Order: sequence, then C-alpha cells, then structure tokens
Amino acid sequence: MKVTVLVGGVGGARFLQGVREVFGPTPFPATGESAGGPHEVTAVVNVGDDAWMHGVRICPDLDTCMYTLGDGIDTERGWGRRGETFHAKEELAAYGADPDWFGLGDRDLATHLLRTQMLDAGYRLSDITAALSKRWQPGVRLLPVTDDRHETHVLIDAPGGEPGERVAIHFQEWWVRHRAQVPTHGFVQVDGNAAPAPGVVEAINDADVVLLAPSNPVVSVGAITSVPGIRSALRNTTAPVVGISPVIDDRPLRGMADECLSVIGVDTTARAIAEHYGARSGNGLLDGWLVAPGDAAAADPVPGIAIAAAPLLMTDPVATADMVRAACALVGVQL
Ligand code: GDP
Ligand code: FO1
Ligand code: CA
Repeated sequence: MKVTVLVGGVGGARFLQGVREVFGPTPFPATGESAGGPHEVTAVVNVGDDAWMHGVRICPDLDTCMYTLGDGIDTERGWGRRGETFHAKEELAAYGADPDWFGLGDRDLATHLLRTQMLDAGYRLSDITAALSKRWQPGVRLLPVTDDRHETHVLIDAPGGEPGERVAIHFQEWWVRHRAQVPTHGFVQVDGNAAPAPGVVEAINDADVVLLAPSNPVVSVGAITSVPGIRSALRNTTAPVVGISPVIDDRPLRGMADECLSVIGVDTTARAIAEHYGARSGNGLLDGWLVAPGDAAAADPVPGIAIAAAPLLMTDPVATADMVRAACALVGVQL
C-alpha cells in the first residue's frame, strides 16, 4: 500500500512515528534493492519555516521529522538535537551577530553546514534530505514539498510606523522572537513560483490513502498546499484524503496554532478547521476528518466530510498507530 502524509514539524513527526508503526519502515534513501516491506510511506514536508541564518540553511520541519524518526530529537523541546549545547550561538551573540534570538544548537549546526555545502554545490533540497537521511534512517520517505524557496512571511504592524503601516517579517522571527504576540494581519509565501519537488505530485496521485497529519493547519499544512500544483493533486487523486484534528477540547496540543488560526479568521475548533480545509466533494481537500471523542464536530458534521472520533493524543507511537488505523477505517481503507 502507498501512504502519503502531509506534515509539518513536531505534530507531523510524531504522527509519522505512528504511521511507521502501522506500515513498517520504508527504506530511505532507497537502497535499490527490494529491502522494504509491502508498504511505502511518503511524507510531504513543509518548508515554509525554512530560513537562512548566519550563512546556513535551516529547515526546521524536515529536521524535526528526520531527528524524531531517527531517534535524535530532543523530546522535551520537540525540535533540535538531544544533548544539545549552544556554544556557537553564544559566541555569535558575543560578536553582536543577528539574529541572537534563534536557538542554533552546536549539534544541529552540523546538519545545517552540510546542507548548505550541498546547496552551494548545486544539489536540490530533496536530494540533500535523502543524503542526510542516510545517517538517520527515518524509515519514511521524506520529501520537501518543494526544492524552491517558499518561506512563510507574516504581515505585522510596522514597529514605530504610521497607523495602518505594515511590514512582512520571516515566520521564524514572528514565531520565535515575538512568540506570535504582535498584531498580525496575514501570512504570505515569499515566492509564488515554487514547483513541487520531484516525486511529490506522483506520491499524491499514486497513493492508496493520503493523510493530513494533525499539523498546524495554517503554517504547516497551509504552507504545503500553497505550493502551486499541490491543491489540485489532492483534489484529483483517486485516493481518499483524511485529516486528523490538531485541536482537542478546542485547544491546540502545543505550539501556537490558535494564534495562526485567529489571524486567518478560523476558530480553534475541530469543526472550523474541517470547514477551512473543506470537502473534496465541494472545493476543498477532505473526504474524512478524525476528531477527539466528545468533540462537537461529531454531532454537527461538515457536509461532504465523513467524521469519526478516536483518542487523538500522540503519547507514543503505539497510541498514534491506533489514530492512523482509525483514520484509514473512516475512509474505507482496509489495512
Ligand atoms: P510544528 O511545525 O513544529 O509547529 O508542528 P506541526 O505543524 O507538525 O504540528 C503542530 C500541531 O500539532 C499543533 O497545532 C498541535 O495542536 C498538534 N499536536 C501536537 N501534539 C498533538 C497530539 O498529541 N495530538 C494531536 N491531535 N495534535 C497534536
Ligand atoms: N523554536 C523555538 O521556539 N525557539 C528556537 O530557538 C528554535 C530553534 C530551532 C532551531 C532549529 C530547528 O530545526 C527548529 C528550531 N525551533 C525553535 C523550532 C522552529 O522555530 C519551528 O519552525 C517552530 O517550532 C514552528 O514549527
Ligand atoms: Ca513548522
């Protein structure tokens, strides 16, 4: 079976642990031999968070997926390497180098240095991700949604500006430096001409099921679907598309998804997010939507979207595997 999952960082990575638990590991990078099992899991990963800082390319969601699946993640923080130190960051700050608000770890820096060298040598981000994954053996095919720049910027009130004057800052500056606590008006991608990376559209077209991880609907899933060609692939695939709510009891589990949703005028409820994604039978993306037990969406479903309830806490890969099974069952996919 071919399973394709749209993912962001922490929520996406934890969900992929459950997907791998159900379907077994997919060798990545491919070995050329038929070493894999009967299933192939492909993750289409958000690159909207990516940034250049201190001369290196940082890809937080790709790295969060790679480190989580490769057992190198700091599980407390959810991002970055376990056993991390921050000497390089402190030295940079001592020179007064900007930005000084981003937690660039020493171990993590090795990943960014290698990625940057490979980019300078002309390799594509998708090839580089495969090369870095040789070390981490994630057991899931990790594909950046695009090899092109597709960074999310955030429209905020211009600091010290005239009333109504706005500036766009990088998503990382908004998220990490301002903790999303500044008057915010919208999200934009820096380049409208990004193309899907090789294999991404095929992974959606040829899938037996497409899963939208319980990732941030705006700056993770939304940034993925804003790459030209992705929305139409999702709308046209013969595979059912099923999403898992990142909201339980009208609250995101961690992170600031509620801040992102309120900027685009969507309530932090599972039903409002399903409505935002929309039904594939209309103009939207979903055939099915998995919500937490007792969620009001189960009693008041969105027309065209099948809804079921299941425990949605990703406490460990085994519990998460049950979520994956429930999502597949909801859209009639037999495992
Ligand atoms: P980020 O890129 O690191 O922000 O991570 P993602 O976009 O992949 O996922 C963030 C979302 O994951 C948040 O909106 C959380 O609500 C959601 N999330 C985190 N843990 C859980 C969980 O255990 N269950 C569910 N259903 N959602 C979760
Ligand atoms: N998130 C933070 O809140 N503070 C940080 O200093 C920080 C550093 C960082 C370094 C590498 C990396 O891969 C991720 C990092 N993150 C940090 C997470 C990153 O900002 C993510 O993009 C957000 O969590 C949203 O997905
Ligand atoms: Ca992210």
